[in-house]
Amino acid sequence: MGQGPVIALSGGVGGAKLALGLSHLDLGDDLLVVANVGDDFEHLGLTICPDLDTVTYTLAGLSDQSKGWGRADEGWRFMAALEQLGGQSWFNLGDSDLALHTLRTGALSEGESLTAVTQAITRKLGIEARIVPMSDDPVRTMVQTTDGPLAFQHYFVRDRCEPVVTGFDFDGIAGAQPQVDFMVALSDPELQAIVITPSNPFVSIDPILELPGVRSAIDAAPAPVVAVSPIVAGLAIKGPAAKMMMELGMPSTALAVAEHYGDLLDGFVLDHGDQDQADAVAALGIRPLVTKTVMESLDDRVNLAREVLALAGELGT
Ligand code: FO1
Repeated sequence: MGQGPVIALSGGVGGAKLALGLSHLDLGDDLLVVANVGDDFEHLGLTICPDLDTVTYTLAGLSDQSKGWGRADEGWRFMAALEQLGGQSWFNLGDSDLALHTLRTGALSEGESLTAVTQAITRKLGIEARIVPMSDDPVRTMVQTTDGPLAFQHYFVRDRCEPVVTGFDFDGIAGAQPQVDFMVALSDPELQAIVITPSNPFVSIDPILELPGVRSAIDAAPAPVVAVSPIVAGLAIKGPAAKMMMELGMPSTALAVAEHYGDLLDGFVLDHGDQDQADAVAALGIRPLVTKTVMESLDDRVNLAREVLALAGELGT
């Protein structure tokens, strides 16, 4: 295994699983997980940051593994009371999860940055890796659909990803600054790897890549870029990535994900089930690695993380 910092770009569930694997490789605070904030929204007066929180709960060992979001052993008395009072109940906030949203919203309203409040929370939870939002400025993903534009959580949770997608806008992105530790790490001469985790390319990773200056900083970074396919045998492990690809007129394949990232990539990790696409990935000038990408156990997460860094090591030499 190489030395030096590792940057992992992450959305929610799939990204958090690989980030957990990476956090078991003795990187300590040399692991920098950059979380998408395009899913964030203001709800019931609270600032909710689902991807940041999914990564935080996962690395703290607190996540609900069956749902993929929120905390394990959660209580739902707040939601029951909210419903009784006629409040909006389409987005589920667990009793313990609510503590994080309340703390964060209070800190933000006092002028603290999202980075600072996230750092305070992750330290308190004993997380060694650094988890940062992609930006301290608000960026909000709007899903363009045949029914009109929808704010991301309205599309995802309220409307259960049913509307047909035609494109995406990231409101606020042109004026958003990429998070400072992220940019510093990208120019670190010791940087070992930039890992694009198996999160949704369109709504989890693209908002990070489209921040002003990020693509050029990644291109100029001294480390290889390795992505793990979120699509296995034509299906997304979780979430609407495959459905979105079909609606956008793309094949829902691992190869199409590699093509989507294109020149940015040096390496691409596909599942055994997609072995037949490895040559086509290589023909794009991207080194393919075929392995088990479906992360069922902690061992799967750690093994995949190790293989991703080994591939980066080969590509970096
Ligand atoms: N996802 C759902 O499908 N339904 C919910 O009610 C829901 C609540 C929720 C609360 C806090 C949180 O951090 C995440 C939550 N998510 C919920 C997940 C969220 O919508 C994520 O944006 C997606 O998982 C995409 O990453």
